[in-house]
Amino acid sequence: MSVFSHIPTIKFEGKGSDNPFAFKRYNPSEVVLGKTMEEHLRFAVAYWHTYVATGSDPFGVGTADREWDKYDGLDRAKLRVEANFEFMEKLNIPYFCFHDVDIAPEGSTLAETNKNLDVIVAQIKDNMKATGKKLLWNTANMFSNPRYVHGAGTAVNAGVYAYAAAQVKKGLEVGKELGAENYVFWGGREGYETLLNTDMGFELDNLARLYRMAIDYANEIGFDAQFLIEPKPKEPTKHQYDFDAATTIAFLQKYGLQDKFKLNLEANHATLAGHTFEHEIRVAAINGMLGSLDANQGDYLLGWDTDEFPTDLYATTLAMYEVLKAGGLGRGGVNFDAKVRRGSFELEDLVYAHIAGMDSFAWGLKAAAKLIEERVIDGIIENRYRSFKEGIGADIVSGKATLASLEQYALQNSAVRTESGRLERIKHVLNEIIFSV
Ligand code: XLS
Ligand code: NI
Ligand code: NI
Repeated sequence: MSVFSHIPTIKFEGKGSDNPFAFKRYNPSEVVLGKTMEEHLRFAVAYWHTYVATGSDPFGVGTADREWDKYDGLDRAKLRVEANFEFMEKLNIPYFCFHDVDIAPEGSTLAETNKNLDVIVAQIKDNMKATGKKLLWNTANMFSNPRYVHGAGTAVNAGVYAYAAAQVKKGLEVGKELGAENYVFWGGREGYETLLNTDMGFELDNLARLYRMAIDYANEIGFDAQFLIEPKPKEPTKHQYDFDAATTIAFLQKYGLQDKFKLNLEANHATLAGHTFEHEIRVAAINGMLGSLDANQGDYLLGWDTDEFPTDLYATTLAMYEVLKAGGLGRGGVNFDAKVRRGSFELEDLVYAHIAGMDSFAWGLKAAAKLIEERVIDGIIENRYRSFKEGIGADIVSGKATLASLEQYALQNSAVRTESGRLERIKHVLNEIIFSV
């Protein structure tokens, strides 16, 4: 059954086009800094927001008008698979991502759940073969089911921990079966509400144990995906353990896992942590841990993960600048972990939302490339730190300087001349670049 038959195939028509079903900026074959846009951006559809979300909120039921919701159980799951591949074809999106529970209904036992997964995974595999579409990453949802009320890998109950481990095991098998490029861990309920009933150190030790078991099992079955951890500071728990990139990297280093993982960074998680998206990408990049991106945006007036489609060109430009400077996303991609608003309930809105997100990232990519080609930021940075290139500065960098030699220098040169950071001028240049591409 076709779900998107009334939607035309979305093609690049360029800036002047007023066709709402066309890309204005995303031209997959256009070469930017030596690679095509398609190779740079590696867009992915998020199964949960696109095919599972209904638009419900704490104050009301779902509003979304979706063909598959006329069915339930495995029938609904099967129609979602067909819809996914049709949608990816229509939008020319090469990748998709899912949680285990997004693709197949949970049964009343673990064995039944795994059987349902097997049915749907086989259907997905056939569709992947027929269309050439690929799995950017999969993950296990270890936060929705009530059993995970007190955590999964940080559960207070060993039986719950075992169930989570079983879910990860199956997730790795599914990832291998579908050739996933990455496997994600997002610590949905890995966190706590209060220390009055929580052994934080023990919970973190257990989480590291689960990660070690996952690495061992992936090796055992020959699943060579890149493992990713997705930081988030709060929601659903008050204190999420993987607060931000820096916290997650410190965790990985403490347990000696830093070579086994990279990070999946989400824009709205960055803002919830009080950071910008580009900050999180930079922290990962300078530690060699940039893995993949969950593309969305928050609302500065709201304090939760609103998961809006990314349309802020400043944010996409600065994010893509970081990605380009870091040498690209490698096996990662740009996954739209974003949902249409409750008021955007028609099927077309899913299409418009992805077009908006893809065009915004393509625009950001082009602006970032121009910033690099014209050495706008590189020039500023080089000039700002130039005193470390020679004399006493070069001695500091090479390790030759000591507190005594620096004191000697300072005693003789106590009138240091500092310079303006020129922030307003730089922002003006940035505006000009973004709107010129
Ligand atoms: C939730 C997370 C989640 C992960 C995958 O805030 O972004 O969707 O990306 O579990
Ligand atoms: Ni996410
Ligand atoms: Ni999120």
